[in-house]
Amino acid sequence: MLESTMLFGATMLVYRGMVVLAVALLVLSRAGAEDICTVGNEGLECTQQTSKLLIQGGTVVNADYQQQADVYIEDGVVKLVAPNLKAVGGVRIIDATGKFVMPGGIDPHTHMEMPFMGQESIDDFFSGQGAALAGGTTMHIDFALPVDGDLAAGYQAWEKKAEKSCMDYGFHMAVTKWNDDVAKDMEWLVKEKGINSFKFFMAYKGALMVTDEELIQGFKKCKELGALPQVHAENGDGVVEGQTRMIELGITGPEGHPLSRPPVLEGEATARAIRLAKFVNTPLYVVHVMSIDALDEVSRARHSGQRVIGEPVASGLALDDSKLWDPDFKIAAQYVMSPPIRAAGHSQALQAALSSGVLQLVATDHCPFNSTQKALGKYDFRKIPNGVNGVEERMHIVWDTMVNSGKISVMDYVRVTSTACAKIFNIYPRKGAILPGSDADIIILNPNATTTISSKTHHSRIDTNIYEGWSMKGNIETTISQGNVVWEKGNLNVQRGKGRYIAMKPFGYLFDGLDKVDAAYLTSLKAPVHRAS
Ligand code: URQ
Ligand code: ZN
Ligand code: ZN
Repeated sequence: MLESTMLFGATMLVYRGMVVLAVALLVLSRAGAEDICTVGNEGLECTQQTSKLLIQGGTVVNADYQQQADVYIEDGVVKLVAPNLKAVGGVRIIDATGKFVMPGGIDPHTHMEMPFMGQESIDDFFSGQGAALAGGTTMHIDFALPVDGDLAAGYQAWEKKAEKSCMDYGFHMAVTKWNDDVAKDMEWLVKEKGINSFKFFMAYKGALMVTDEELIQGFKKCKELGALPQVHAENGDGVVEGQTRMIELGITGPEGHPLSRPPVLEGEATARAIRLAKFVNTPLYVVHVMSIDALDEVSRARHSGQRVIGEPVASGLALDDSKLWDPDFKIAAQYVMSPPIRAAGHSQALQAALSSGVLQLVATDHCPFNSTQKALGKYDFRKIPNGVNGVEERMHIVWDTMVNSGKISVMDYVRVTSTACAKIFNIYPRKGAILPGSDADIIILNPNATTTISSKTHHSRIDTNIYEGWSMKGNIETTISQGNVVWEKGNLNVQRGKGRYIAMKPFGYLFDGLDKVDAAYLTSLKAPVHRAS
């Protein structure tokens, strides 16, 4: 009897001790750190109260203005941007002295878990986004594909894939054929599902390619809905001819890929798409501009006042095609993407166009296939799944290629890696800026630290990396997504399902005034001529 009373007494003592401890922690948290700890079934449980962060001492850089200032964040939103902000209780301080505090990168062109050429791209939404966050990108816009041409089914399939997201994301939708159902689904996607851009492939014959008739109908529907048409601009019929020519010449290795689809086929399709967009009077977005031939068409159109957006990708901006001739198939096949990475000279022209504003933003076209998947084309380059990595490397590659080289300013860096994309897809200033009210998607870049890229340390699932061994000055030490520190000191701290779908409204700035041009066009017709019957 005595023992049991003593035992009960002892247990009560321990229990009381634990309650006291919990309360002490509660007080502390109110005073110091932001975790709230309670005594649960599993013992001590810590949950985050509000995420209050104060980034102090850095240079805050937006696309149009930079200043020495502190940034106060609460509940995932930027509250204050001003010098000499002081912290009160429960706020975590991040020291950014000597560093750049910038909006997180937005990658407008990715392909997570995409079925393509009999394979599926190796990163899913969780692994691909984790890689993005480790590289300073805090939002991406992925290309959803229709299922058997059915856009609604395609949307639902991508919605499912994205459930595992750990960062914010949006969708573009591809259109691979034309009929009334496609037109209806486009309307539904724009009006109900927050999609404000559609991609048309002018290549990949027999798989994704559309005809000019389908392109024109698609452009007209996009214009009506205030959605931005995007094109993969290569002449798909020319590519088939080019591939046959290489095979007949006995060229079956990865080098056959760029040789089969030369810049002239990219230039022709870019010119055609731009002229058809002019004919319909719709703005146009040309994805992955990889060559001078395509660049010249974008440049000519913009100089004529046409609303054409040109999107280079990190691989085209920073690399040339020499590795495609590497005698080691595994190395060469990594670089197979379409349009191909071009010969030396093209990347320099793309860099110059980016710094002069002829090209507006930088994407990745992240579509990774590992070496096992790539090996399916060992004896016929036409079977090598097209696509490269880049979502984790883009921010560093652009920093090194464009800022370290002095080609663009840090403000321009923010514009081409984040702000321009947010404005084009109508999500600015929620995204793409560090302003009161903006989402707290922020990176801290230390210009004096170094970064070395390697498949041994990267976070993507791919076993190779087209930037292997690239070492540079400048390192994104901290990534904040939705107000949470998700990357710091080389540690990734992400949560499955934390990512939010970002709906994008139609009729962004590229559509302002189109109706006036249409009205002027109708007036210019001076028709029909009324003749006496
Ligand atoms: O064409 C694209 O954008 C997709 C299919 C990714 N692959 C590629 O080689 N660019
Ligand atoms: Zn493409
Ligand atoms: Zn792509």
